[in-house]
Amino acid sequence: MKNHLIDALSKVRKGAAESQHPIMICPDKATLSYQQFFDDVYRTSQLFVQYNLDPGFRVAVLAKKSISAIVAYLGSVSAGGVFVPINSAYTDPEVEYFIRDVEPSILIMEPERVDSLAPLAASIGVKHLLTMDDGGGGTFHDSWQDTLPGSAVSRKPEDLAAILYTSGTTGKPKGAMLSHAALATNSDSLAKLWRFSSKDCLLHALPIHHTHGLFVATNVALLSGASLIFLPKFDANLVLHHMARATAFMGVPTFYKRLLALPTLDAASTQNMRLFVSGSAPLDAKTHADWKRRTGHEILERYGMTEANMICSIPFEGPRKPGSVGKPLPGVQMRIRDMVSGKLASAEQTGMLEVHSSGLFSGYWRQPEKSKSGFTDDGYLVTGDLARIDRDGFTVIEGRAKDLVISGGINLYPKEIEDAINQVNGVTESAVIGVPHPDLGECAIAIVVAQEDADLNLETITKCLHAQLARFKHPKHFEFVSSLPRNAMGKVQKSILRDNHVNLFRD
Ligand code: MLC
Ligand code: AMP
Repeated sequence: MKNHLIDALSKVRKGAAESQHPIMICPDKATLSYQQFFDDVYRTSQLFVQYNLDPGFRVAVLAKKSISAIVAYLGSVSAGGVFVPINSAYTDPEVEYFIRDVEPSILIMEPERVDSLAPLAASIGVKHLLTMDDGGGGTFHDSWQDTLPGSAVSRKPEDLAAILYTSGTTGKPKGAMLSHAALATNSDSLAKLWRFSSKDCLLHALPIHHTHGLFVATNVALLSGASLIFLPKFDANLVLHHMARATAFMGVPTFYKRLLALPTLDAASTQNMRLFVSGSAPLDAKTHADWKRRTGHEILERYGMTEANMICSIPFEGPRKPGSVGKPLPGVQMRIRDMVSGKLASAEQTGMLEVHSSGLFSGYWRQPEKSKSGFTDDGYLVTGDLARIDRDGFTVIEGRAKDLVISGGINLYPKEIEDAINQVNGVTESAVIGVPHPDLGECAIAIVVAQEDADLNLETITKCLHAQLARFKHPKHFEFVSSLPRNAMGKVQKSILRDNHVNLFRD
């Protein structure tokens, strides 16, 4: 039986010689071989098959990073389901939105959240509520232990494998639907481009509820038969400690900045490494140069987005131009559109980046109108990123046309944060902007207009936001003003606010 994505990712299991190769090396835990890992995946798959759900059923996982979460991902896909990872940092109201929207048949969550979320699960008809604790244990893990490994359910390339939620600059978060083919072809391109093989050992410190950690890192390693050193989260000291055993590392620019702050990072501590990849946010030239000076390695930058998977990468061979995200991956067509004339831009001109590729998503879950509006008439995805192609054919991301802050590699949507702040008693209005930050690259700050008699300060606002917004979305600085600058049309001039606060976190 053919299951497009599982067939691509489990090639190694079929090769007897390699099947004893270590796949998941977790500090403090037993190492799993490919054979053992895929046995666990097929046990889970068989358990889900026994649940007798219609293919395309959703499995939502609200838990911390663990190997069990990866088993849940591949077990769901293997059983004909659709995997939906949810960041466990989200508050209950945020989680409620995702659960109502995606209507999972299986919900796997942290045990400590069962009391508050079980009634919601019951009300929307979740059929199987299982738990997964921080170490990956819980009723999910226990439930497949006695099941015999089954075979993967047949799924076609265009069938859905995952839904990843991404917020929009307006409105509520949208579930980006990703097919088996989109995920398999993109991982295959990256593995070839970055020369991955079963000799590699990827040091994995990214979260696994985003494209970067789940699809770019995990899928590429599995597809290549590489080992993974699977860390529960990014911790610079722990990463450096394990680097001697690894050959490859992927991270957001903040990871590289934090590693550079360690005095022991040098050529010797990275001598076994052959590849450092950065993405999800712009890598500044200084970090690129400092990394090369300290370690002798040049970071390879790539660019992508949840809706399109990876779009461009610096080629493995040849110059790693700082400030550029390289060339389109095989099967990706890119073009730049002039924002004023609406015509295709000429060489070196900056404009809106539009993309077409085999890695494109299949639309937003249950939002056909929003899916349509994100594309041009001839099927190119409008990325919202401003870019130019330089003389050598390398892509340079120049900025963003979307109102979005990328903080430590996580997208924050000012509109969502403003809506939450505006609900606080005593707030008239607010503007959330991104400003440069030495560690996070960029961070969100809030400029708040309070009612005259309101008793507002950082503490009172934070207290109110606590129940609504995940902590990482909270602005790192609040400023109280009497009014916001507006243009003749009455629109808040965020560019003025940004200019006024550009040095807020500069050393
Ligand atoms: C954590 N916090 C953040 C934050 N991460 N605040 C702003 N921005 C962030 N990115 C807050 C927490 O809420 C907490 O607040 C405090 O910082 C410390 O929390 P922590 O868990 O100890 O943080 P830390 O471990 O230091 O996390 C920082 C980080 C992490 C950079 C390691 O955010 C991270 O792993 N980022 C990677 C995100 C990623 O994988 N992006 C890929 C998206 S996919 P308080 O107030 O409670 O102390 C994509 C497509 C593509 O973009 O192209 O890849
Ligand atoms: P997400 O919606 O979380 O998938 O984030 C996608 C966005 O991250 C893109 O649209 C870009 O704005 C940004 N991004 C990803 N990689 C890079 C990069 N290498 N350089 C600059 N921006 C990037």
